[in-house]
Amino acid sequence: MKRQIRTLAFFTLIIVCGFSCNTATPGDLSKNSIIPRPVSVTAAAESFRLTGKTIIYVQPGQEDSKAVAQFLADRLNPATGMNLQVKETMNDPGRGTIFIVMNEENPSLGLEGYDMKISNKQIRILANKPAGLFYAVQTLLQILPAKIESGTVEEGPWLIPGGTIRDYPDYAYRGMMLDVARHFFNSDEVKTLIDLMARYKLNQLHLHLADDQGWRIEIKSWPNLTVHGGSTQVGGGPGGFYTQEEYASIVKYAQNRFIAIIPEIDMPGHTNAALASYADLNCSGKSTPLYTGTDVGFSTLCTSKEITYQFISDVFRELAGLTPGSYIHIGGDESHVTKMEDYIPFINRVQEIVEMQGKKTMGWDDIAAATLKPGTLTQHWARIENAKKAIAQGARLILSPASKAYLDMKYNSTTTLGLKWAGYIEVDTAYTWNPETLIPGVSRKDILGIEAALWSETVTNLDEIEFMVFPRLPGYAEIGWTPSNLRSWEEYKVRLADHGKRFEALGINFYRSAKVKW
Ligand code: TNX
Repeated sequence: MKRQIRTLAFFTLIIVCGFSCNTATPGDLSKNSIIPRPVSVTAAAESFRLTGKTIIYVQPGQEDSKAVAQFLADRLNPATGMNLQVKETMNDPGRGTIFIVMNEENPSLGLEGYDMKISNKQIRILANKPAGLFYAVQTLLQILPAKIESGTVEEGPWLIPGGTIRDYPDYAYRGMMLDVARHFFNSDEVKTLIDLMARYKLNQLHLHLADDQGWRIEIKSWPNLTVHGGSTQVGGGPGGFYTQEEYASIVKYAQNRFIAIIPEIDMPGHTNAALASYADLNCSGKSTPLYTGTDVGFSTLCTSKEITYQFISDVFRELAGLTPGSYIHIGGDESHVTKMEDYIPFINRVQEIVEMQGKKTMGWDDIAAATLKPGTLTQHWARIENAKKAIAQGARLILSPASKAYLDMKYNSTTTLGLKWAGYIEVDTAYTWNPETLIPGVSRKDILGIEAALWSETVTNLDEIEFMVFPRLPGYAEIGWTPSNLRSWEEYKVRLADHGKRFEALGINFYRSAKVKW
């Protein structure tokens, strides 16, 4: 009897597995833990086995495809111990290959979408643009076991469940902000963050480069901004700044991961670092002392002096030269000591200066008090009236509601890092909001996307950045990418739990929220 059962089990296994079964079960693609959740997934009862003989193919002459293919190989090689090769071919290379195809023939996939078909013979990736190929690669990495993220060789087999995925983002702008002014983070730390963002298909990194406590980007025509203005930070530590070369290397690193860097120079308030560095920028003609506290709203550029606008032109000219993307962020928030009759013409003029550099303006929602130029983007953080004023002028919004999307808010009352002025933001609170219904009167067409913001008054190093960012960031990424009808906390939290293993493999210092069964 026992023997009969065993024989039966053996034959059942053969029938169920067909020819694709290996020593490990291949899994079911429809039960994946991909974040952000793709638009559509269908599973097939087969799987692709990645081996040392697998070859990644792109079509001839497509340098962008080749770069994405090489990115994939570089990600697969360390944990698999393989040395995967990228080659070119015109025609379908057939069995045992990953075939990356880029053509413009898939209108529904847009600029960032992709299509992926996984069979036991081949993985075929299709997109209109390199960004779509790159996002397909991120998805592919997520359907491999978490140990693929290990930096040292792990045991296979490396099975990829079969089926198809068709995927594209809901919003064009999916961002994160990092405040490098209150505390400085060096270019390696920023690059680490960029790598993590790319895994979740985020495409904008907004760097808050100047505030009362520090000026962090070298401006060759105004060198004291960094020499003096960059020399400290909150708490009185040594601060720091990016040379233009370092900054350019961040921009390039991000670009290779399809992330645009948006530089912000906050003004007319939040400018003490500049006011301390150049006496001329003050109405009094005297420079201020450096500031290492955390108050806001006490500083202002002198809006009535012509040299202020010369200064802004010089800064934006140098910054525009370092910015391949479309936007320069002018801040504009909490200018409590600038009179409204000075603030409005100031913001109007600064938008013109940005335009003269061939860029578009982005600003915090406070700038809606001014006359917004066509194409100016406003970032909603606090006041609903400002969001409404902005859209009444035809401007589009980026949503960063402080009570939902501020990564510097504590998770709960026991979180030691962070602030709580906008409330506690647990992992479910961060996830369960819908851009389209957040602000009454603001609808889909008014919204370009969302951005989660990490202010750094209390955050001092990469470990602390990781703790505040993870695990909330994947949730924001999903809000930006996945249509709202496919999002639910109950279902999402199971996928997120699975990502805990990836965070561990990557050595990320993440908050183990009790709301998730890690
Ligand atoms: C408000 S949000 C600010 C920042 C602070 C942040 C702290 C915004 C436009 N201004 O200056 O760092 O709160 O959460």
